[in-house]
Amino acid sequence: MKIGIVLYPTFGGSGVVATELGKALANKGHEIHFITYSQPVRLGGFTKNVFYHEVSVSDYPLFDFQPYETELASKMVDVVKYENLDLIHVHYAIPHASAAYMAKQILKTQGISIPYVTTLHGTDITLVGRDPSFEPVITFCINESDAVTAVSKSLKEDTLKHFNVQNEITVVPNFISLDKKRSDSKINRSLYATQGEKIVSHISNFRKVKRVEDVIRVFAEAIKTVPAKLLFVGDGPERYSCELLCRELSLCEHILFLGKIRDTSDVLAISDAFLLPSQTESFGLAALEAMSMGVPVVSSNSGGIPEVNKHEFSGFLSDVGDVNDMSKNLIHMLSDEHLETFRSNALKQAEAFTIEKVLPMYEDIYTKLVEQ
Ligand code: GMT
Repeated sequence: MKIGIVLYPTFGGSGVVATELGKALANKGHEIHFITYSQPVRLGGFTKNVFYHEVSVSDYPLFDFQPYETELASKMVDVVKYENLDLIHVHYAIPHASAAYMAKQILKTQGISIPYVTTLHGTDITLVGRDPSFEPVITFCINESDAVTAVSKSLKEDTLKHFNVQNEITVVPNFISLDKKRSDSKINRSLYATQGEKIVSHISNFRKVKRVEDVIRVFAEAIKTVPAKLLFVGDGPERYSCELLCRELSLCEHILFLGKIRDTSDVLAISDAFLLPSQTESFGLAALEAMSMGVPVVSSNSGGIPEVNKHEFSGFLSDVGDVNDMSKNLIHMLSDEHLETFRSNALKQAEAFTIEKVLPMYEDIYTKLVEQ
């Protein structure tokens, strides 16, 4: 099949999932056309069957805000027509699903019929999407999609609760590949931790919803009992306040901010525990990526996280903001007596989400639409 994938090219989870999905589909022989405004961070170098179409955004002085959605719809029309695509798969509803709807209508006037699949990822529904100013457009373009998927049962329920959606929503969970092993890491743990110290990590885009300050508070409590270092990967609006908190708590020697890293598996490979105390999280891909490297997770129980991280098995779940419970769990998990069991359980739990299991779910959806 020839598939157009529309995505955010940034470090966010939806862009990572869309890029990895496209690469895996290309590997199976499908022809993949990524459409977005900049080269997706996980795309890497040349891959057979993969093409990238950049949406250039004009900076005409009349516009205070550039009409990205219009440029994207025009690019989709062009790529569908001249690359003979069979379908479009858009990741994240805003504005990708509405641009796909517009492209579909334009192509219809030219005698070309193209189905589009919308995958809901989380904040397009739970945060941004619930802004009343977006609601009519989101409801409309979800209902007009030829197929709709959500990355967790929790996200499907949230969508049905907050939007008047009649269209069927299929749950297709996010996935990982288990190719990378801890022993492949290009970094040595002695770079960050002394012998006897554990390594705890957190990876995110440092937005408020991630509650990154809770990561610091949980860690601050835990190191009173377990010697450890905390590695932060990523960057975003809350990073500065986190740096201030580290200084305030005199923890700068124990906490390292590594910034944005393209391949986070190197850091996960030297980690002993992963923290994800998010306010809301439709799935928690970062937690799954950690588990796939044998890193157990202490997380909140919000949204779709309990579908990924199993309490007292691959890690622990606590109520959002319950820093005391999280630190108690972290101490328990990091003890030499328990860590190995949690490690192997984390890996076992991740095996339920391999790309080999999830890819056919998307292929089934595509095949049905193309054969219609
Ligand atoms: O929240 C992020 O880090 C980015 C955001 C996105 O859309 O890029 O992530 C959402 O989609 C991910 C992939 O499906 C999910 O794993 C995340 O849980 C979800 N984030 C939230 O719901 C806050």
